Amino acid sequence: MTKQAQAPVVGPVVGIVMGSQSDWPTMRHASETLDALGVAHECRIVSAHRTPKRMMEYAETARDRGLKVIIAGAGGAAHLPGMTASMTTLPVLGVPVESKALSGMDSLLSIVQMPGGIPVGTLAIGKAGAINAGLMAASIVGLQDEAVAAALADWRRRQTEAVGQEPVNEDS
Ligand code: RP5
Repeated sequence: MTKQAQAPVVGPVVGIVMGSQSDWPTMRHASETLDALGVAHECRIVSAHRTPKRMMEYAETARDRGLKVIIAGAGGAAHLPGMTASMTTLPVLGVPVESKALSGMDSLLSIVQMPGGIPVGTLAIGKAGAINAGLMAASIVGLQDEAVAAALADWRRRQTEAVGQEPVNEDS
């Protein structure tokens, strides 16, 4: 029997964590962006408040498991990104999820106002932030992975090409 060349098994290099199932409609955009760029990643529900031990274990083992970047999304009193960042020196990108009560301003301020010493790279509220977290994570991974850097450059090129010269009516 001839030996067939097998593609190397690549474990996740980006971890996407979120405080609740209710964050998934936002955070799935980070995952879909990484899918589009061919970046291996995992998605987990990890709550700073409801599952603090799971959060601790996730952050403390992340580097040894091969993760390069963590994207953490949470809403309201959004402690997950900051607490995760406090337990790892991997880059942590925070996505403020749009809350019902305060439209995500609470999430944004909870995530962005970190004390000096524990950084969280904070993105925009909601879907745009989740997409950009995916792109930024790919950009970080792309520093050492040429295939990911090329996929990101191609993604940008296609985005530019998709912008029309003149506006059109979309409702007719
Ligand atoms: C946060 O509380 C989660 O990140 C979520 O955005 C928010 C509300 O959670 P659920 O009550 O919908 O589970 O911890």
